[in-house]
Amino acid sequence: MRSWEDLRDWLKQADEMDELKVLEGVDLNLELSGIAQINAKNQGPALLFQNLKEYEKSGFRVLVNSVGNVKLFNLTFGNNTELTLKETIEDLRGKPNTWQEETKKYPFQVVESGHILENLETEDKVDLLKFPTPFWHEKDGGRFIGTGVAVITDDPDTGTINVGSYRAQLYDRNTVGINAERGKHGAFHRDKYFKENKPMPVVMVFGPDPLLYVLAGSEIPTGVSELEYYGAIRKKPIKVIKGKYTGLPIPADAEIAIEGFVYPDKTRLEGPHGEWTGYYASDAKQKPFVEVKALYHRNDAIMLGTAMSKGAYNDHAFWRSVWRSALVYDEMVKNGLPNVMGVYTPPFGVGRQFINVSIKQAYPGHATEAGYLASQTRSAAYMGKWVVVVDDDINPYDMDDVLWAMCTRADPSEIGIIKKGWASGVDPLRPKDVPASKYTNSRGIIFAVVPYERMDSFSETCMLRDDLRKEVYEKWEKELGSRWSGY
Ligand SMILES: Cc1cc2nc3c(=O)[nH]c(=O)nc-3n(C[C@H](O)[C@H](O)[C@H](O)COP(=O)(O)O)c2cc1C
Ligand SMILES: [Mn+2]
Repeated sequence: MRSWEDLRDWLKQADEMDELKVLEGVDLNLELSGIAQINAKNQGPALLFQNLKEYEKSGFRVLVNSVGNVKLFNLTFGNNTELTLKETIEDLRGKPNTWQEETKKYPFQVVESGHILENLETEDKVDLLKFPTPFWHEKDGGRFIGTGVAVITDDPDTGTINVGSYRAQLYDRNTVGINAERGKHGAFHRDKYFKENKPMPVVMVFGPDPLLYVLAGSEIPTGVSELEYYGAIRKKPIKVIKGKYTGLPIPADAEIAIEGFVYPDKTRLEGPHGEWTGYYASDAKQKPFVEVKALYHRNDAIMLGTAMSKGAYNDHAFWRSVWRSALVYDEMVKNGLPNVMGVYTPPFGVGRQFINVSIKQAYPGHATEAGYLASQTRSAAYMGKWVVVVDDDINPYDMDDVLWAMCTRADPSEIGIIKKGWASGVDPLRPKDVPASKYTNSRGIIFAVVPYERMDSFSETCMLRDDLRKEVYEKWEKELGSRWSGY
């Protein structure tokens, strides 16, 4: 069990766990992003880039792959860092409910000092161009300073403080983009301000700690403040300073933050930026942007970055996969579905587009119920695609096992189809003449289970029993184990 104070302390502990690598002299133009993508696919260590090419003297640094494997995930959430993937998902089950219930116990705490105040630039002095900001993909419309970003806004009606991760393009020394899509809390806030013809105050944290970044990027329910949720996970309130211009909370020990305003009558061309589906499916568009009034940063500040890419190459695919597996698992159990043995949303589907559900079938129709339910849980409804239901002898965390079940137990003519599901404009299958605001997509539910009515008579498997395989493995591990990854 480890606990940490701020990003610097988190880095120290990641280093002690041998889960941090420092790289020097890397080019911000595609090279940094390329390293991040390959490292994500390999569930490698966190990578801290310093002395970036052409920014050697600045002292500023960039951190990527911060939550890219199971050890880093557990460090970030303050869990036991020795847990396996399966244990981690099982250990998480039930906790999100408790955290949500406990949010009110942890209102943020306003303080007068904090590392974020080590450097402050206001108005004409604001200079965002001094930071090493990566160029992430060949066809991006510019450099993006906000990728592992936490965007803080308030609901003008209720005062609820929201934290969301919405990408931010760097335009010049004091303007950045803000890309909160339809349905996101930051977009609701913006619409409310704009309806009154008022500018929206905003804080953007370009160097949050990994936990704040994960929560910013997660669909925490409407009306629940991610700042309080953060407090509930850490069992202590988050310390913030009050922004000079906006009055919004700014995490006191963050690395880099700005505050400013988004105006109803001003837009700039935003994007494109490589998307998490692995495509550029939404074009550059005119969008509102932030005029920065103040820039706060620590000495030798660290920007938190994530490289969008395809599937498991996405920097955020791993943590999203673990987190959503636990959320869907919880929702299914809470709904009363019996005998759920495991849920896993693998990184290749970025924790959204592929869901494995393992059940111990107990009645006819059980598998049908499980598959349709998983697909339409609140946590998985957005941009889902495939659900595979497997029996309890199949390991849902092992795709070889799941695909074998599909090959031998699923009847393709029995795939369940759900039409008009909740989709996004970034779906590469969206026809260009259908606007994102009207687009929906479908779901396929694959029943890779022994048909219930044939459970008594279905052919037996010839696979060597688990206990025998284990015995053989252990006997021969010395000889062959270095070439084996399991049994
Ligand atoms: C690295 C990363 C980048 C993201 N970029 C965007 C984005 O540009 N626009 C967007 O609307 N959502 C984006 N998301 C998804 C949102 O952060 C996510 O839906 C989150 O729930 C939004 O917060 P909210 O629910 O408080 O609105 C991103 C998520 C991650 C992890
Ligand atoms: Mn929210």
